Amino acid sequence: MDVKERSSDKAAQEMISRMAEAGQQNAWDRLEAQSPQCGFGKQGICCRLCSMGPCRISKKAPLGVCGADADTIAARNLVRMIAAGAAAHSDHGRDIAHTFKMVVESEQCDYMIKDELKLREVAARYGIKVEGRDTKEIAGDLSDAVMAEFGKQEGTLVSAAAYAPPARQKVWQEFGVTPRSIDREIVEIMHRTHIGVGSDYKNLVKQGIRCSLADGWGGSLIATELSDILFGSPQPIRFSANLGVLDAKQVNIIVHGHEPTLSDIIVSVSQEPELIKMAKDNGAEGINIAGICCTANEILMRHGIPVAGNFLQQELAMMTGVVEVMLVDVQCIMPALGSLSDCFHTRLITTSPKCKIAGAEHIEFHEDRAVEIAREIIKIGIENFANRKAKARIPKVTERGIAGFTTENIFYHLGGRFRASYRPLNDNIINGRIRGAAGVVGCNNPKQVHDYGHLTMIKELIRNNVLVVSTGCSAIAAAKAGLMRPDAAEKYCGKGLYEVCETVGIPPVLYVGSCVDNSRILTILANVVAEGGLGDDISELPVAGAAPEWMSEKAISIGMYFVASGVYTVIAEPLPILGAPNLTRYLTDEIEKDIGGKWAFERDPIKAAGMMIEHIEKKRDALGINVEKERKLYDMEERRVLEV
Ligand code: SF4
Ligand code: MSK
Repeated sequence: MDVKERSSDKAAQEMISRMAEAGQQNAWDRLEAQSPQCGFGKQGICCRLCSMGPCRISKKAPLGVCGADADTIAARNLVRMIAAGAAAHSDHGRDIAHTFKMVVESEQCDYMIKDELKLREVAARYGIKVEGRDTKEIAGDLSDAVMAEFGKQEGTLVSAAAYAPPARQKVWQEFGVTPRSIDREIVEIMHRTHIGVGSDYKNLVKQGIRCSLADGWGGSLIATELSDILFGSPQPIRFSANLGVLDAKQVNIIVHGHEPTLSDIIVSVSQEPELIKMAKDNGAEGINIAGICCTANEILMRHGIPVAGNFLQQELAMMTGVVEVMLVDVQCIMPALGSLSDCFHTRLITTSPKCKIAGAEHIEFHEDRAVEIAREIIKIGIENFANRKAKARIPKVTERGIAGFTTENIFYHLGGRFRASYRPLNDNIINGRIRGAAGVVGCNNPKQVHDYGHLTMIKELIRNNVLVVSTGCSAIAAAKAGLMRPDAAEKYCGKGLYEVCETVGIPPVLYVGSCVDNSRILTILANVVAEGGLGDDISELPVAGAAPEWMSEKAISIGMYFVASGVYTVIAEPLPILGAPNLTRYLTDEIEKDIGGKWAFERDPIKAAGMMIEHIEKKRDALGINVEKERKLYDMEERRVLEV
């Protein structure tokens, strides 16, 4: 086994070798054991939706027992994946909405409204009167309005109408995909894909689009906006990344998953003098909180808490032998952690009734007792410090960077004190210093060399003067590689992007948060459109999206809402549809006429970046901003009439 074929991250390589020496299995080993993987599954042409099946489509048997063909089966499978992804994001949004409601309704609780300005901004977008009203009143109305977005039976999603550019809303309306309510679109997918309901692949995709829009412009957006209100809107903040942030001398508590409700409280409670004293009394120098996956992103964006790694590093982190508690909430948590924790002193603790794992202990988290539960968990970690079995093996690898960019503060950072708007960004795109922007997001997947796809693509984009915004595990990959340091601009950027980064002091890759915070990318695009000069709709902008190492159903929902918002979106591992020729042609080509964006599949990150750049240049041509300004030589007469 060559570790370099598994990961491009030095810390990960070191721990993968150690796992092999110790005879421990990890995701890469399990992928090998699973290979070759089922060709029918890969192509999306197996169906087990009813007990007349399972059916698999082949030349010999081109129809399932009910008569469904490859396009129907693959479309049904795909939109069910979108439903699952949208459900995960939106249920996260719902949980935050419940916490927000609790804050509004209770006199005393462990959470509070930390960003009143944002509360007022979001409430105003929802059409709630803000002038002359106090915070609680406004928050009460916003809480009701947001709650209604999940399950209302009539009308359409208010947030989509409140945030998306009018031209985009018109496209959705004309195509018939305006999202109505979040839960409704998810439920309707499950209905439409039941045996004997829809079989027209285009009509199935249409509902997939509507559901994904309810995620991006609904559930995810609500999660982001309410998290900012409750936990504070991020501001640029320094942080450290990679497994080297773990500290053998301290009590290490890793928070992993997606939701900020518990982790945010863990961060503040871990600073309590009484707990720090307890840690010292137990032989540790202090309490070290670090994150993995998007729970990391949430507390990193707001508090600068170090990030230990991304998706494929969760097992590697436990392997260091210094993790007292691995505290998980929901999503992207490998069941493998359960058995791996048996080999170490690590206490794997699940906290959500939605996510229990064999081999883990469960301490249920209740928002109304947040501080009390956080204290209990930290004490478990402190007491566990003395129980370390294995020798500490922490790779000495860390990198520093700046996170905390948001739709709101990009105004300020790109515009400076006197020009706080998106104007300078638009102007720099129009004058060509910045060719365009790309959202590079998503997971890790052991089918690709860990982090290689993200880093190679991002470097190629910024070399070609494309500004990158990033979320999720992609953002963590970029951070670990030093691409979120402002001085990365000098090393990796083309001249134009370098000049802009250097002038305003930003890194060429902007860290905008967790998976649900992909909604920030949507609202950034909406702001760029509103600023003017680059067309009326997102589909006219010189932008592209990518998920070079995607693996989760959430990534499909994200990809679909980007496509349906008018963005060309390139992913590495193809969608599981290649066995369905008409559906494949539709999603990678014809859909653009209907909705403005389309999908592309390319495993080679350099080629994929090239495709994105080509698309960006095409959009620039269409906007007429690629015209080289002709140099005019003036004679004396002409000079005299020049107004300068
Ligand atoms: Fe087979 Fe049709 Fe049943 Fe799917 S729904 S398992 S294709 S009979
Ligand atoms: S954590 S969904 S592996 S980005 Fe959001 Fe990372 Fe993908 Fe999970």
